[in-house]
Amino acid sequence: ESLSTLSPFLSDASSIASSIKYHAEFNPLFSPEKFDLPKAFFATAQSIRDALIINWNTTYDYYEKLNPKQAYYLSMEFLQGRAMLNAIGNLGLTGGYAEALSKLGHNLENIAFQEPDAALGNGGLGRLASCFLDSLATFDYPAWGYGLRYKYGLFKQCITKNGQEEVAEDWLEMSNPSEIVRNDVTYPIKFYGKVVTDSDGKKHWIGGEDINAVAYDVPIPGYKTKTTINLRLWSTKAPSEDFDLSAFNSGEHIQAAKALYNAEKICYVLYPGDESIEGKILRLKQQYTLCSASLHDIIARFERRSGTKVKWEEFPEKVAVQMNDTHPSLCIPELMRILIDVKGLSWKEAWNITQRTMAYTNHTVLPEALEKWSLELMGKLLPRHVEIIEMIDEELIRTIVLEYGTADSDLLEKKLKQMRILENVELPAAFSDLLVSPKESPVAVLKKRKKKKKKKKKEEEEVVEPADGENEPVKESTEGKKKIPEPVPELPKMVRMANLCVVGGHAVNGVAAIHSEIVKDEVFNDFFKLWPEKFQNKTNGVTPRRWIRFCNPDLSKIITNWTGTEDWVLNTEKLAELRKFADNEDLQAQWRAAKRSNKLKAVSFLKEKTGYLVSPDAMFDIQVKRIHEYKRQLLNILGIVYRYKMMKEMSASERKEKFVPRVCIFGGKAFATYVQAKRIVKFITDVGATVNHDPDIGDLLKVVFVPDYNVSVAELLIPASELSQHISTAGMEASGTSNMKFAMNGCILIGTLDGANVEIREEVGEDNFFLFGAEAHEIPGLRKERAEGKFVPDPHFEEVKEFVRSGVFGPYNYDELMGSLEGNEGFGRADFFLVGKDFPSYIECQEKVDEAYKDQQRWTRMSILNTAGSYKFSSDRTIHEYAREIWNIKPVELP
Ligand code: DL6
Repeated sequence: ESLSTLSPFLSDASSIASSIKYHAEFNPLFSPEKFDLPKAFFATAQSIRDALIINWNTTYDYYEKLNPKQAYYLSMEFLQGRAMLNAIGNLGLTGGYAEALSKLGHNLENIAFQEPDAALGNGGLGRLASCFLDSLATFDYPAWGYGLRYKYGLFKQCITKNGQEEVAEDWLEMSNPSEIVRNDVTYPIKFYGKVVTDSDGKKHWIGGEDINAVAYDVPIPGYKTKTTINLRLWSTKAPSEDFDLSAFNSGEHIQAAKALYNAEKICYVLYPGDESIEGKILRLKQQYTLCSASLHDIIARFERRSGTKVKWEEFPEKVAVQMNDTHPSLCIPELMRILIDVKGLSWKEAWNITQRTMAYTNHTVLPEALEKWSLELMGKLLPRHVEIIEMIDEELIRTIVLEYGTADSDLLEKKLKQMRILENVELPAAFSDLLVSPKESPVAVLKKRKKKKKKKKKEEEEVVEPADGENEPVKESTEGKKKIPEPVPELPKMVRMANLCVVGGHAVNGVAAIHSEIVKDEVFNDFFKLWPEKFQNKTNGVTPRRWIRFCNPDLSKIITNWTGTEDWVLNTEKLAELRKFADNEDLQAQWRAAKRSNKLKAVSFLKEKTGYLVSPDAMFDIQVKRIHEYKRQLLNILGIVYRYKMMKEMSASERKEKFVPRVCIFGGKAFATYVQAKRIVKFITDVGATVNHDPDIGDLLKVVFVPDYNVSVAELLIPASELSQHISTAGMEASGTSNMKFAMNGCILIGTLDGANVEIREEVGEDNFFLFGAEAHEIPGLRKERAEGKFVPDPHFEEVKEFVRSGVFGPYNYDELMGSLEGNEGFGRADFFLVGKDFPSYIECQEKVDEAYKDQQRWTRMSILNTAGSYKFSSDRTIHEYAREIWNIKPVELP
């Protein structure tokens, strides 16, 4: 690899070595006499950071001068993984650093392994955000990411005899040498307090609790470009005057530092438990901190770049904000608040700007994951925002009335119930007349109402500090009018964040073709009918740099040789050229050799992490992702149990004849409070403990649960995979992104027609994808059939459950887990995820997998065609689509 011009001052191994030595010498964190691994890692990381800062500054200065439209990706999660190899890989400095470190007595790989994963995310949503940053920088898009700098990453998962146990992930323990603390970039954030109206009718949010958000910048380099964009992460702290010195001196130490702790704990962990009210408040504080600090920062930049004359109407021509799921949805009322209350714009102006600026990506169709907040809680924490949300809701009611008219009050009531942002909240009093004047057109009624409202406003005395409860809308008399049925009183009043996002933004997108159709036809169908132009699809993608080029160097070399150039790293369409060589014996031999070498690395890793020694000759069959019932790890493990049971019932020669040796690898974290998911982890490890020690079975079947699955583990396992499982109940996985990474690395997928599987299968070819299971459109009918007791389970499925219950896998009581797959009521949700329904077709499909694997030539062909067909699933393609079709931003190449 030639040394790069992307970092002129680190132009050769000796300048790099001097830079590393400099940092080693002046780094006060470690003792001077040693140059051991932690110290060498730290010094190397700081030396890389120097190179990045130069490019980061050049990029920033150029944007300041040019003032292009910039996109901002707001996300509660960024699953960055390790930064070092990615950064030097993108800068073209891998060879230089390897040489420099070896001169200094170290090895680059060992140094890189010192870095803890930046696990500021939970799963696909966070990793997607990180892939997008890489693509944005690589293609010179003016764009930034905004997130939170959690003190602890996603928990460390330990596997004990009880299953999963969670331990805090102290990734900042040794500090983070890749970040830059920006004490010069800090914004005040307010919570609680009250809203007062001054004599000019202007609203002021006063009192309450004030904290500060402080920026930490993480430079994000593009591949083979100087462009280095920014991931700005917010940390929280209390203003220093909040430390109560006199309390401290009186010995009340905890009390004295209470405000400090209250502020800092906001950024302790991602998704703090929210069963308690304190947990809920903390989560809402996190979301608001992200939105408020980021918007203040964006607005300050817009004002600065505007010079002396700020034209607010041009804000959407300079700023695009993408809300990664609903977590940043408070951006909508926060932008409205700043524009109206602080910058003095009218509601109409502010609303126009807000809608043109904001866009929303939906990442889930699970109803329980569509965020709702208690109106009461939000009203206490963010009183001004609730006023604004109420007004947005009122505007929405007006739109719904105009759309559906007042003639059919049942229909109107239904639509209002489904579409309003506020749930279980009575209609504002002034609207009751809309439902009683069927003779008048809705427009006429609205006009009348507006007039009435204006008159009322005039008459009203100056409003002063409404006390609790005074904000409740006064109900008009409905005597003699057709009444809207009262909402059921005990239902909690909620704010539906997804509805707020759809209403407050100009674009809504799903993350795979089938998911975007479900978003339009089911999740937001009413809104789709109202504003079809808002709805889009943006099929996810993953960065080919991290997910092939750097994690799979052996395969990368082969691809470069056979496509004739390394261009595929920037233009994955080139991968499709591999199709014409799929049957070439030389390519096939090289392809198999690369896979084997990756499998050997995985064998050592598995031995180290789990103690199990697996055979590299066996098929590596992997399912790694968050543990969730809809992802159906349970189907996979029950399939394994079935295989094991059959093996036990056969003679040694029969089993050898029938089955291909397999190593079944699982990995993934279960949310700490998700009991059923944790049972599944326990079950998998119990099955492994029995099967792996069964002398009858030997290398024919091994079941391994890899603890603490994260980005770095994925980078090791995915290149070694041969079969991977993406087997969610159809219609439930929005997209999936590991399916894309596996396909890129020549792994063959077994899966349902769900999420991006559908498009992957189209690209790699039906013959190169193992398909099974019910389709999305069949699911409601199948659930109904179950509920009515009409479902007849497959006898093998019944046998498998019986086998589990018999205690073969240890003393743990599996009644609840197995029971969740049975009956119409009782345990769990009566197989809501249809494991029993899909079991026979899954087993049949797995038999086809074995047959295919026996023919290694055929298998290698399928593997090559998977890599070739994965070209579409690059995040570069996805990001170009966002840039063109949602954000309207253009690349800016540095001079
Ligand atoms: O879009 C990224 C990723 C999808 O690939 C997964 O299919 C989907 O499950 C995941 N969604 C979430 C939902 N979180 N929330 N809210 O993580 O998004």
